[in-house]
Amino acid sequence: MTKIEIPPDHPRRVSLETREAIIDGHEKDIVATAGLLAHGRGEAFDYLIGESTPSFAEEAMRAAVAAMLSAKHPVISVNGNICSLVPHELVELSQITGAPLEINLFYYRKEREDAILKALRDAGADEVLGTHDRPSDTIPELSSNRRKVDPDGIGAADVVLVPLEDGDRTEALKKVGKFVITIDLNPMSRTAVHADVTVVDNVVRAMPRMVQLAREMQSLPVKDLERIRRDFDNRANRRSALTHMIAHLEEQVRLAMQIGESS
Ligand code: PTJ
Repeated sequence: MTKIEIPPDHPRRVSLETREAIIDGHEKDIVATAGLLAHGRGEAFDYLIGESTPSFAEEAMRAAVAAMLSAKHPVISVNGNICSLVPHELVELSQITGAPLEINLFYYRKEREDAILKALRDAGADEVLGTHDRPSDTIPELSSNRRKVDPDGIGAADVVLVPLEDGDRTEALKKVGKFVITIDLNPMSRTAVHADVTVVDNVVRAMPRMVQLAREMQSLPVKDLERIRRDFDNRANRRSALTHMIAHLEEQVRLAMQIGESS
């Protein structure tokens, strides 16, 4: 197993540890090889938001949690990346919101399904949907592996959390009438554009925060949760994400000019 010693005071410790979790997940068959590339793309966008959770992401998380808590049948879709990065938070969020976990893979291999199932069980999950021994339905709009859905999970869901999702699937879920929540560092991805709630943040920060929010908000009356969900404007929120990235880059330009002047 790849394991490097990361000094506690290393300035990029969190980022390197997250990378190690993805590499470890790949070695255990949890993460697809393409998942390594997807992670690298995420890292680049994380730089652009300043590697911390901005206020617009916090607002989107509140709307996401409100939608899950007020849903009739919420479901959390699990792929290799999210499972390797935040297995415990997946289980906790599932338990608090009553949203079952459904394994749904783009690069399906039976070994991967088994490895993800084991990781979720080790993290405390009881029931996991979407496994090969369960019945399956299809989303007609999709041709990829992800068109398979569990009839008791995404098939019956009104609200689906699809962290780190590919664009085709999000569009297809929208076409069949689902309310889609995503966590995606790229505010320009097709998933980010088409989702109803897009949390532009790193899943390693967003998922623990969403668990915390779910704990705090679970006792709110349904009408308050529905209002939070209704008042959220995803288009405006994505615009804030893009504006934030531009401002961050402008600040970097300013700093680079200062370094230029003093050298
Ligand atoms: O496990 P599988 O087989 O279902 O495959 C999963 C991947 C992620 C490989 C698959 O869904 C895929 O190819 O996804 P994409 O199209 O590369 O999209 C992934 C999106 O997630 C991109 O927009 C990335 O910027 C974003 N992303 C990557 N890492 C993170 C992230 N967003 C939030 N947090 C991250 N840590």
